[in-house]
Amino acid sequence: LFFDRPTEPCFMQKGDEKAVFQVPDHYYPDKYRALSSTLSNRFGTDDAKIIPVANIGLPDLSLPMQLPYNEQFSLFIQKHREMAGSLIDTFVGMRNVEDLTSLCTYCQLRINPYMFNYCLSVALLHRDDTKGLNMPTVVQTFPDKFMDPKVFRQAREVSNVQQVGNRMPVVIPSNLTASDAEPEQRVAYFREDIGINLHHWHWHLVYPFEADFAIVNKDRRGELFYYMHQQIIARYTVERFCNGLGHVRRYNNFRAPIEEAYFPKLDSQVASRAWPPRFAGTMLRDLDRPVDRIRIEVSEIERWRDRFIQAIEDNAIIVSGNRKMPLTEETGIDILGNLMESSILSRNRGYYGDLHNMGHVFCSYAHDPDHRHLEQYGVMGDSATAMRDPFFYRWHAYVDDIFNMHKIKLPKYGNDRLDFPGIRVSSISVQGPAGNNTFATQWEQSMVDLARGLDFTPRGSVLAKFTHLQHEEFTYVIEVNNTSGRAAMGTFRIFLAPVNDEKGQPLRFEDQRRLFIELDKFSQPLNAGNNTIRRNSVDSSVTIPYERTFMSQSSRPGQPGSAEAAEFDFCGCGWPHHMLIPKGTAKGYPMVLFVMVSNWNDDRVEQDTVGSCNDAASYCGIRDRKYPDKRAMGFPFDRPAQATTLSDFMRPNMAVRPCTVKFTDATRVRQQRR
Ligand code: CUO
Repeated sequence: LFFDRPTEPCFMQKGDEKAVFQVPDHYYPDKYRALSSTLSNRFGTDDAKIIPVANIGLPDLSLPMQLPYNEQFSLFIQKHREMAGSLIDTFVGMRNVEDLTSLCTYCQLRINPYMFNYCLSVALLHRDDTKGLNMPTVVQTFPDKFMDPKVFRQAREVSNVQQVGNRMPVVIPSNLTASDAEPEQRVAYFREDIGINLHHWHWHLVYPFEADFAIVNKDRRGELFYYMHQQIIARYTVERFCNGLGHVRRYNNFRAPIEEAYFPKLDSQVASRAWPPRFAGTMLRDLDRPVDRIRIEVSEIERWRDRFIQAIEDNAIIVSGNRKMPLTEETGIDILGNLMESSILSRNRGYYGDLHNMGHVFCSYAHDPDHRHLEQYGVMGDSATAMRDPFFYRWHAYVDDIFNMHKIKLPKYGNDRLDFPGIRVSSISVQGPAGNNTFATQWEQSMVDLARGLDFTPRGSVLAKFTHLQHEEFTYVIEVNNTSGRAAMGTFRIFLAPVNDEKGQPLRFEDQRRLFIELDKFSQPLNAGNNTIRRNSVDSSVTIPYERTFMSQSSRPGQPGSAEAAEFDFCGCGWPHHMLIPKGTAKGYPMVLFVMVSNWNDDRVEQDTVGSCNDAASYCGIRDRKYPDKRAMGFPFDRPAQATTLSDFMRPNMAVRPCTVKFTDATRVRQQRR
């Protein structure tokens, strides 16, 4: 209910069953108070069931109420974070679900809708009595963060003019932010993919950098911040190569103009404002925005950057009392990740600052650094929109370079870490409709339901069609010979990497190493003797199915709240399955598929993972559990190797297979599948 129609008074429709909350009169803001007894009629719910809400003693909400209702809300702004942190704590602290519900009915029309949605999401995710609750994904509640605003005018027209059931889907245009004259537009299908942006929003929801310590303090969160974003850069780089674009250019000189322009063409429906664009050649400028309590000079992030580099050179960071804390092989990357983001787990925010977050902030305010034009932040200022901007990748590629400076100082993996004695992988191959060792990609059209996000329009589903990349599903076939004479357990680590750069020149192994994209990781018993392992692409540990990304149960009218939908739970974090495989090229883009089988006894983490959102663990971890793999994230490619070529790197427990990714420029319509 609270995720439906964010700025309307609470109302609920479940199948044919309608309900409204009957709240104490003083819960309504003034503008509705006189109408409270007739509100249900105003919204066409005269046959609705009335659910009374208890009149509770309300907690102090003065801090979160300082953010105006009709404004943007960003976690990158410290002031907003503090407000959100306080509201999350209040929500988490409510005695029971009844009191929480009561409080939410009070908050819903008073607290900024973006902040309300975020805080309630975090609270529901972390309260023991609400875990497992089915919640719609943010694209349904706030579709304005993900698509062309023209869609909403059309959707209003459709919902007012056509009856539910006869409504024609509206079309979400793709390729709308630039023409072909802009080379960066060739990878807009990746940057502006709704599923990718949802994944990123979800990741940051599951791993907030500021909230109650117990919420933030998740196993290896700093390392996962590094790894998940490293994989985004690797994937994006491969997409660029497929489209004749070069490496992402690191943004390492904070005084250099940002050559890439970005015109987002998004409107905030809550704030009734267009998201500001960034013109080509924009410079980062010192910020002084009292309204956001931001005052910082560019020299500050330069200073923080220098301190990071010094820490990495010293293999130690400075902590309170001028003591040094070593950056060890085991925990150094986790410490650096939290220091870099920064999260409240940062060991020394005073000294190392808030480098990554402030990169987002500087970029997102470059158009109005002193607020003289009363403009809000650009897309880099919101985790739901940041990945649309080419600058996101330039910034994160640089952040990744800093992590890599630490990684290259670690001891290289020797045989003891790479080998699995007695296990030989004789081959890996891929079988699928496109033929052996060929991945096939094309466009696909899918639907998302906008109804929840359409305030003050007639009820009922309004579907929107959008186009995204898709691949043909396939099967890995891996032949393993276990010569140890007894049963063993292996961890299968499957990666895909480009072999050439954008000019067709072979990549050096050290460059290729950073472009291995994880496709899957799973454990598997190995009998003595020969084993043939067949693994389906849909079971990837990296991805979640389309239905989960878009939580599309409400796209199937009549079924919201079904058991199947409830199963989706709140496990929305996971790379969207339709983006598992890079686009490739019409001719067939050459890549190399890699598998390593490591000894599960060395990798395993003892824990029960049943029913815990455990199927997209590679980039998202497992809810309430430890990261389910003891090795460094990205193993065995997380650091430089002793070998200088991939073939020298190979061990008997590894195999590679040259593959091609063949793109067909055609669009099919999504068929319902598992
Ligand atoms: Cu995900 Cu910069 O951390 O956006």
